[in-house]
Amino acid sequence: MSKSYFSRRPQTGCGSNSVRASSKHTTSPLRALGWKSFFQQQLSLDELGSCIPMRVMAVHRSQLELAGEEGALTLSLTPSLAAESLTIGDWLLLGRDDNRFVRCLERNSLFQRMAPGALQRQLIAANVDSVFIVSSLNEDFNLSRIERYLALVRESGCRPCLVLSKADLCADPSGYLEALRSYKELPVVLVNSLDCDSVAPLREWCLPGETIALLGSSGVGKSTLLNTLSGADLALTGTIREDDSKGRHTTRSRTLFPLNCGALLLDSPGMRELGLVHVEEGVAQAFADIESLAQRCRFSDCRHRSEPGCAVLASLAGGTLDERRLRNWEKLHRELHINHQTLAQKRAGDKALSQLYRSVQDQARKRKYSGE
Ligand SMILES: Nc1nc2c(ncn2[C@@H]2O[C@H](COP(=O)(O)OP(=O)(O)OP(=O)(O)O)[C@@H](O)[C@H]2O)c(=O)[nH]1
Ligand SMILES: [Mg+2]
Ligand SMILES: [Zn+2]
Repeated sequence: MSKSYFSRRPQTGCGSNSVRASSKHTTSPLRALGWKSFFQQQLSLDELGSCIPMRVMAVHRSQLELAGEEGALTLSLTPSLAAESLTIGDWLLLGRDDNRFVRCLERNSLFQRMAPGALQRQLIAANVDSVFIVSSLNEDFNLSRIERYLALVRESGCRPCLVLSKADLCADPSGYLEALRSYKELPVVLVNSLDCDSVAPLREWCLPGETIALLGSSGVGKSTLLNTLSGADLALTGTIREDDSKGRHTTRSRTLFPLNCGALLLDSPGMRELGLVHVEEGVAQAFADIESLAQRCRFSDCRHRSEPGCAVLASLAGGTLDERRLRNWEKLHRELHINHQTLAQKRAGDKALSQLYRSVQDQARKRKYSGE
């Protein structure tokens, strides 16, 4: 095991807040990695003696980078330790003497999506406390995409903060802020991610032991924000295309970076697609206004199309409900339904296939023993 995960990435600290926070911050190495009593309580007496907890700090194609009290470690992925079942932020128990994988601890939050182009879900991150949903104040700004991220974050029980980046390049952000006026429960922070003082309000979230995920499209400045908050060049940053403000997918893998202030920041590649799955409650929370209107419709199975006594349509006609928002709510519900069915069919197909394999193997075995 190498000496320390932290020693690999020197940071100078950035701004007075960070310096103050780091001098106060004298927490144990495990707590600094996000260890909480929720995880401690899951260890049996036996495991307390025979196992060590380590956190997944990065996931690569064939191995995991882990960090724990004693330092860092890379673990090769095997069928029993597959990348589909583990994700960044997970806490693993390893054998104290042989570093053998014992089990993954129960997660206190999990992000997942439909894997693009595949009939399966893909884990994005686990054990995250807060999320900075980053959107830049240019062509990237898209309310429907922000609502999609919000549904994901609300489902997990994490705290969202909408970070509107590139404020320095936007002459008048009032139109964007006006569009967000109805999102009353959502903290919104405008930043120039290149500037230490400008990102200072975000330090409120960056508390010791807290894990904060940076989510948003490519080129919005997630890695830039990470670098400025840490005061070091921890992650590569890239340019964006002039014509449509889109990024070039500079960040290639998800990595958890411990900062001097004690928080851990999860940088991830911009996602081209965020297909939602298992976030019914998250959608209900992200669209609480529409869901509560729908409960006031005359018919309990109202589809909000042309039914009499429809409270949703009345609100639309009265101008208090935005049509785009309503269409996005419907779209996300449809998507959840389709993805749910797709996964159920895939599960049924997999089960039938494994039954077929078993029966073919049984027949082969019988033939072998009967000497056919
Ligand atoms: N002026 C200005 N430029 C910014 C800001 N944030 C990011 N940039 C620039 O935007 C470009 C993209 O930034 P990145 O941090 O690489 O974006 P990213 O979100 O990490 O992109 P991916 O890794 O591709 O997902 C870089 O050239 C940054 O310097 C900002 O607030 N203001
Ligand atoms: Mg990046
Ligand atoms: Zn209705």
